[in-house]
Amino acid sequence: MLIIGIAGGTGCGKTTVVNQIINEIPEKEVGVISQDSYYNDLSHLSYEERAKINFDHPRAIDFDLLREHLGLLRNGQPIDQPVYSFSKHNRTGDVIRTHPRKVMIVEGILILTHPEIRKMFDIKIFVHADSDERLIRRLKRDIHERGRDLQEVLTRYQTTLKPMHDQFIEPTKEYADIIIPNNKYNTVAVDIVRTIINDKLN
Ligand code: UZR
Ligand code: MG
Repeated sequence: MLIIGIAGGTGCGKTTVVNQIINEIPEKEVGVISQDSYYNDLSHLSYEERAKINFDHPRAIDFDLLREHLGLLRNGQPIDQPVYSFSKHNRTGDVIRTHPRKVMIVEGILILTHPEIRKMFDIKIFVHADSDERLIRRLKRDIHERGRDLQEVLTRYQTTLKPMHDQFIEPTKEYADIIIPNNKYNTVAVDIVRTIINDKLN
């Protein structure tokens, strides 16, 4: 099994890069796990309390569960990934059964911050986009897909997203084996990753 970790700040285009990497791999060979599924269970808190949580800090993530799950997959066993709701800021209670695949991709802003999780990745990738690009994408997504307003997103960006990015996310670039620049010239970097995967599959 090849486990690939893909990190990068909010709005850097992780999802796009993941899709570019996997789009020609047969579905039965590859699985994707999102850090979003591993936010801590916050069922003991009210909605108002949950909304105040700093979701861009490493302690918001249940890394113990993620580590356990990656270990199970490595051993060839399936896992039950929790399903997360951004509107409720909590796990929904549902799970998705995820089976081990030859290539497992784990993506999320904070996944390279945890030393033991880092060790579980065969390849560590950091997707880079300039912070103005990331803010623009984040604004569009939060307004169109998550029902937030302009003022709310900008305030959160300045008070939380940016400081957490600078403190926790950007420094993990140092651990990356490959840095993918997320602009239209990233095809070479994506091709390199695809070549490594194809080697493993053949
Ligand atoms: P990406 N996030 C939420 O908006 N609500 C939640 O309940 C949990 C997480 C956001 C989180 C982070 N920050 O910036 C983003 N906030 O999801 C990471 N607020 O996701 O990498 O797709 O941008
Ligand atoms: Mg995402």
